[in-house]
Amino acid sequence: MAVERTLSIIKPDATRRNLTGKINAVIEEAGLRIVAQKRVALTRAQAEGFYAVHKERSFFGELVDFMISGPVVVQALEGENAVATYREVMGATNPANAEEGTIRKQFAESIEANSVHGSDSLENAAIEIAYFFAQTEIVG
Ligand code: RTP
Ligand code: MG
Repeated sequence: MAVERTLSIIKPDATRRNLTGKINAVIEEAGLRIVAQKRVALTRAQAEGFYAVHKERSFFGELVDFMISGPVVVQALEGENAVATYREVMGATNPANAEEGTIRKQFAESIEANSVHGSDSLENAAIEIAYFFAQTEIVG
């Protein structure tokens, strides 16, 4: 296994319910280190750019509206196998299918308002981290 970095976003449904600290505790208990973090209000253009891979999907417009409906917390996480580890910690996209103990099982409201984003590959993690953070903002 290798030390990796992945991008996490705590989504508006979770920031609205003041769950940032509880979600960060799950992240840290899983052995991942938060090496960069900022709370931001995404612009529509930023959200559309971030989710450009989904632009042909039926839910794209709703997803962008949701992601700009409140503040998000963007984070870079570091640890052994961080991309796959964080996907496990998040749980399935639809919280109804998420395992016990996962962030989405504990906190998500619906398939869309599912509390967190995590990069789905090491290649995308590097692209997504660079989308939000300058190298100087990441302190390992
Ligand atoms: P994420 O990218 O946010 O980490 O989530 P994911 O990989 O588990 O899911 P993905 O297929 O990449 O979908 C991105 C986000 O779009 C919303 N979604 N809505 N209404 C729907 O059927 C639907 N399906 C997906 C969710 O917020 C999902 O996390
Ligand atoms: Mg995804």
